[in-house]
Amino acid sequence: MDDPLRIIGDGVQSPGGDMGLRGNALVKLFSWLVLLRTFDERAVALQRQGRIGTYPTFWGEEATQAGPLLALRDEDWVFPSYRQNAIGLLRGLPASVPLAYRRGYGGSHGFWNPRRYRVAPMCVPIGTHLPHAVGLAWAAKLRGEDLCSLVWFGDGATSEGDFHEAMNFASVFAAPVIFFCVNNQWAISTPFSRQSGTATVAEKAAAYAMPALRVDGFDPLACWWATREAAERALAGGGPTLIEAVTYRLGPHATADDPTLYRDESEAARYRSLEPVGRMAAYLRRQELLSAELEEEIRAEARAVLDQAVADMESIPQPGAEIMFEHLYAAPPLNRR
Ligand SMILES: Cc1ncc(C[n+]2csc(CCOP(=O)(O)OP(=O)(O)O)c2C)c(N)n1
Ligand SMILES: [Mg+2]
Repeated sequence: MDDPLRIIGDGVQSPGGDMGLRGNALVKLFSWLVLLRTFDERAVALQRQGRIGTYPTFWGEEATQAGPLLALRDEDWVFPSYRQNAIGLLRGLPASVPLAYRRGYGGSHGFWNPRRYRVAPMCVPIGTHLPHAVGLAWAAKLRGEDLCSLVWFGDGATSEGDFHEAMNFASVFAAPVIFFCVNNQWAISTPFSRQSGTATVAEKAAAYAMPALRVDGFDPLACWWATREAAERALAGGGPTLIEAVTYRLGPHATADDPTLYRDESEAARYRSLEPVGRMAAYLRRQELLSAELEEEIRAEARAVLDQAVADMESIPQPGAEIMFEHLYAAPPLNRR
């Protein structure tokens, strides 16, 4: 397997041109990275203060989320795992909604209408949303609708039957779906070497006669580029693609986890300088697209979004126990015979 594709190296674009993204689009990508980062940091702080429950942080994985989303069109569907818990923000979802979910609120406070944002409900059971993404893409193809779907999942999910079933079905029916594997090298305490017989995720695509791309998951441009390639192929009738974004889980699995119990944290420290927000900022500064003022403006805007979201979340009255039964029965249980 080749080394993962990297477009931004040490704040400099590698040879090969700009690959199609320039000017304002680059600044927009940076502002998305900052919004995700701001959400993630605020969520961790809120959890530590007891204001929300357990939270799966994605600090360092922002490139694997903002890059692919920018490569899609609004009509394309995305299927997040718990790790892409704030992805809806990039499609206009109020930040109070994913925060309220973490506070245990149901109904429209903690959930969104998937059709409105074309963002499927966040999936916590590992891998179960891969067949959903394939099904949606296949249905769109049968109906002659011009759209594709993208599903995010981790390295651990590749051990699930759902992954293999989804890959096979997508291949056989040439469904317009993008499998976006965020290989952060850990599934809670299980390292990738104990997860997979192959050295990479990308090479598994060969068993399904599917093209694969392997990119640096800390590089937002590489993640954007690979998704663009895959989406163009999918929309042209070329079927599915497997993308492996190679990264490293820089933080704990979630706020309830202590990685010092099972891994050498000096390894995480070695990857830390690759984190995408600083890397993208350095890249934009070199391109003279990001002044100190513009950067502060973007960061201040993200802080304001989160300030408002926290105020909104905390102004929602705490629901009662009856919320457990919402959407469970067509009629309240006591009225049933
Ligand atoms: C079907 C299923 N089995 C086990 C779990 C418990 N679990 C939660 S997260 C996780 C690790 C998943 O790792 P990976 O797919 O690499 O995603 P990451 O957490 O690294 O983003 C496991 C085993 C689960 N949520 N669902
Ligand atoms: Mg993982």
